[in-house]
Amino acid sequence: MPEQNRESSLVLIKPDALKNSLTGYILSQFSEFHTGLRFAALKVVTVNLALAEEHYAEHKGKFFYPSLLDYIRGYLHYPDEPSKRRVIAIIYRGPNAIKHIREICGNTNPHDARAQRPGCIRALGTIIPLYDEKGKFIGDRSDNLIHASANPQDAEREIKLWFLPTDVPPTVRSFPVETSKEYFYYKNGEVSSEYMPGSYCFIGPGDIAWKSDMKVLRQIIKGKKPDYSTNAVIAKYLINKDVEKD
Ligand code: 3AN
Repeated sequence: MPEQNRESSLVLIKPDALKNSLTGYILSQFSEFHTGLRFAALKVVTVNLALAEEHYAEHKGKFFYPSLLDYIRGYLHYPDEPSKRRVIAIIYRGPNAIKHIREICGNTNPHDARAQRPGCIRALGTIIPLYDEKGKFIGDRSDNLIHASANPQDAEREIKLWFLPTDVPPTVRSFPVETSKEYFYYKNGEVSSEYMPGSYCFIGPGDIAWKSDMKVLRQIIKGKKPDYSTNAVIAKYLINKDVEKD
């Protein structure tokens, strides 16, 4: 099958979409009948801080970054209902998956989405003004209901960030995997090949991991500069594990 036909894209149905009961509508917009794309994986995620920071790493330092973290983590739409703070993460796979999905989503800014492409998903989103501690207007936040990978490099990074290889059936995995012969432990932001009291073994012999994650873990253990951060590897292993108290 040509590479383009096996293209994968990450879609996140964000907390504002869940709050507005738009999940069914969004799934129907992306259905195989309409798009020719298929599910490769799907899970319900309570977004931990490491995952939120890593997902939006490119926006770190921008005025809207702190509210972006609170938004994807569900704190803005469910301030008093922790059990409702969820995102639905989906991998779609098929011909031109990335471009096709982006077109159905529409522009990042819901007002522009409405003007440019009435009927697209983000046309149903909204703009929220943001203020600093002194009450001064600092800009707008886009509550745009849905995330979709922008290009093949982002899709690969994002899919490996949100999904374990074993979340994805082997026949529809787009990226190479490796069976570990080693143990890797995690505690307080640090990775080790040795057990430390209170550490968590996230990969053991026989476990299947993304090949690029295994390379990064070995780089970290050997004290070399890793291809990407510890958080980018570990965040998916913490998904739905780090129970936050109500
Ligand atoms: P997209 O989600 O369309 O790929 P990104 O990745 O550039 O857009 O932005 C991620 C998120 O950051 C957006 N979904 C939006 O909520 C927020 N965002 C991006 N740019 C701005 C901006 N200029 N002002 C406010 N929020 C923004």
